[in-house]
Amino acid sequence: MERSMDLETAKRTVDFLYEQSDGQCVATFFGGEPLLKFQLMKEIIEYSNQKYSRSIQFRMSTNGTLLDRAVIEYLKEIAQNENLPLQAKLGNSDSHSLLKFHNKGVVIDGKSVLISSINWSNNSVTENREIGLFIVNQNLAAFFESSFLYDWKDDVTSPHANAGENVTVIEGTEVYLSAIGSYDNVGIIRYLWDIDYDGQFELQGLIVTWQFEKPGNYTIILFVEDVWGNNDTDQMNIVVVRSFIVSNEEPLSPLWPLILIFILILALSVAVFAMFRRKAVNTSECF
Ligand SMILES: [Ca+2]
Ligand SMILES: [Ca+2]
Repeated sequence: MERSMDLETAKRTVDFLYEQSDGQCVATFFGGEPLLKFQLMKEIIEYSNQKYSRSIQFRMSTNGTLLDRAVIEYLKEIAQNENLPLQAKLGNSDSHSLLKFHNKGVVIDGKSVLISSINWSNNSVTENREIGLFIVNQNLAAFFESSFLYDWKDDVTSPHANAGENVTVIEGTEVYLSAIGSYDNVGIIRYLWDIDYDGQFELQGLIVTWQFEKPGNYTIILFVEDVWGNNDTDQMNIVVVRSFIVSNEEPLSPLWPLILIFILILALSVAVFAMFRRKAVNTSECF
């Protein structure tokens, strides 16, 4: 037979608690598992906040088994309504290839860290002899902070960058650079291109264009990133060769008039030589 406190009994308990206090008190929900009665908890908290103007603080110790989206949304709603710097989310154990998260540490301001086996209840330390180690060390705290931030991500799979095949082009030609071969398990949100291999990105976009004015070998770097900051890079090479085609619109070389004069003089000389030679042959035939 299930035995459960009803709402009216819970309200009378809160009233009694407040009457016994000096106007400020703390109520803790703990196990069994409080989230088995999540709706009742919410109604008690709402009743208390309205009647006693938030003079009663509430805490909860949970094993996390029943932490579901409804609980998370409730915590986020409190954070939003109370303007609290609080974030709550369900860890994505699938993307991390984990069965469950079982974190029991605390990182404070990126400078210190509590590493412990302590379940968050009053009994843990006083009765169960659970212990923890509190370390003040920025490097160690940074390690645990990065581990936490990794777990905080919904997606830890990096995208795959593909900058395309190497190409050879003529100087001055507009080149299309395409990252269309890149992909990610969720989606890429940023495509950046470093055209001159200096670590700075000149272009942004899935498909971009660039005009190489000087012959040479160019290494192009493509950087892609998904919404969780996972990223990848790829590179391709572009060989730019000199153009030997003279456009009609380009002015002729200043040497061209001299070359034409030279050709005319040469042709004239050949003609004069041929004429004198024919005259000499005709004269010899008369004798
Ligand atoms: Ca991803
Ligand atoms: Ca650059």
